[in-house]
Amino acid sequence: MQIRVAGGARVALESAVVTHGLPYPQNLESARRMQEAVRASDAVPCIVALLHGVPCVGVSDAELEMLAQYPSPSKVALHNLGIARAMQLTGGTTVAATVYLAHQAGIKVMATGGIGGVHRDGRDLSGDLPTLARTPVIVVCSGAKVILDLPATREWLETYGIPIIGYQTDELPGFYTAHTGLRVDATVHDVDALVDLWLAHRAMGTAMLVVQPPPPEYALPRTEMDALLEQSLRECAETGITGGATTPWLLKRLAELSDGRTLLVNLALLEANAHLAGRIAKRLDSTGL
Ligand code: PSU
Ligand code: MN
Repeated sequence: MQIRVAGGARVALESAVVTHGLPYPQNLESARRMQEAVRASDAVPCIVALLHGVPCVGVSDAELEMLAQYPSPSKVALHNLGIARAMQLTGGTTVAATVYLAHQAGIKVMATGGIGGVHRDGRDLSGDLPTLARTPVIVVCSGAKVILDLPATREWLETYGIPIIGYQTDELPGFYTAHTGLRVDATVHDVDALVDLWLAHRAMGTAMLVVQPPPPEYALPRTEMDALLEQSLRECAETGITGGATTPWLLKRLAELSDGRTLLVNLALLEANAHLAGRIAKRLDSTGL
């Protein structure tokens, strides 16, 4: 592992969203905006990625550009991190692999858009969840990927001891939309209160999820998002798309059906989450914690 940024108020950023979650060039723009947002909070961004078999905590802008356009990049989670290292592959790290590497590098805060979770068919569970259940880090996000079973994901987090803290919200956000009707475990209104909760929780050894809704000027109304989602899920089933192709297909279709607005929300919430993560990291660092 190469730790390119040794100390300070560091925030880990995942890179599977760059290689697999967003199209080029929005993926590159998004990663740059997230780094800027962390810096604007007076903290240090560390994009985590696998470059030619080397896990890197912090990548240069040239490396980021390469990653954003890499042909057939790997999606690196925990089950294939060792394999991808041995095979000297290049790819983006999921929340699971990012949190694992960040924790080894001593980083306590990471930011992303949405975590993986329980799939709608109930037969697949993201490796993000068990990793969060054994890694004491703060993960700032806007809920889980939109195509998942959100109530089941919420239950899983509760079962495995991962608290969901709403930052200025009492609802678990639904990624593109602010409202889901699902409760959070606690609501806080400022970063100091978040840090207090973290200090009380961290000995548990599990992650703490901090959620905030997408920025209101970009968020979709819940009814509209539900309708978009229903249509794209139906079309997906009709087209016969299955397995790993499902998520990219659905995200692309949602963007088409919304005239690109889902993409704009996605970029905006990633940036906002990076900014909040930066503030948390800065606060932790300046209190010497
Ligand atoms: N949420 C998104 N887009 C993404 C991801 C999450 O809106 O690209 C990525 C994250 O890297 C997350 C991963 O960790 O998908 C989860 O993938 P899986 O369900 O295969 O574990
Ligand atoms: Mn999976």
